[in-house]
Amino acid sequence: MSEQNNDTDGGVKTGVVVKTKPKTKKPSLYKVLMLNDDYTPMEFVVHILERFFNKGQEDATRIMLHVHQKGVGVCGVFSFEVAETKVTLVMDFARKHQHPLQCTLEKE
Ligand code: TYC
Repeated sequence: MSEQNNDTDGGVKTGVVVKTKPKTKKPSLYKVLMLNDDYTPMEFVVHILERFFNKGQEDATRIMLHVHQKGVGVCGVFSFEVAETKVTLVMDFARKHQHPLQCTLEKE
């Protein structure tokens, strides 16, 4: 923030504000990661990606296979609150169906 002083006022600041400080900050973003395991069925992981991450069947299958082959993959990127909620919903759903699927979040 700066102020221009057009010095015609005997030292009294009557200048015009020429810049304003932006006051909003972009929220930090968090990746929701899915981890591979040997027991959770592939169809269950695809279902999770469709249900909680709004992926289409093709995209969900591609992400599931990526996790299956590489060990970890990104389900989506969200604000902290949304990412945390998704992780909780996915973990609760997996436990309810007695699958060991793990989901976590990581700052971008
Ligand atoms: N590896 C699992 C299987 O062969 C499938 C799987 C994929 C599990 C992705 C978890 O996040 C996962 N049934």
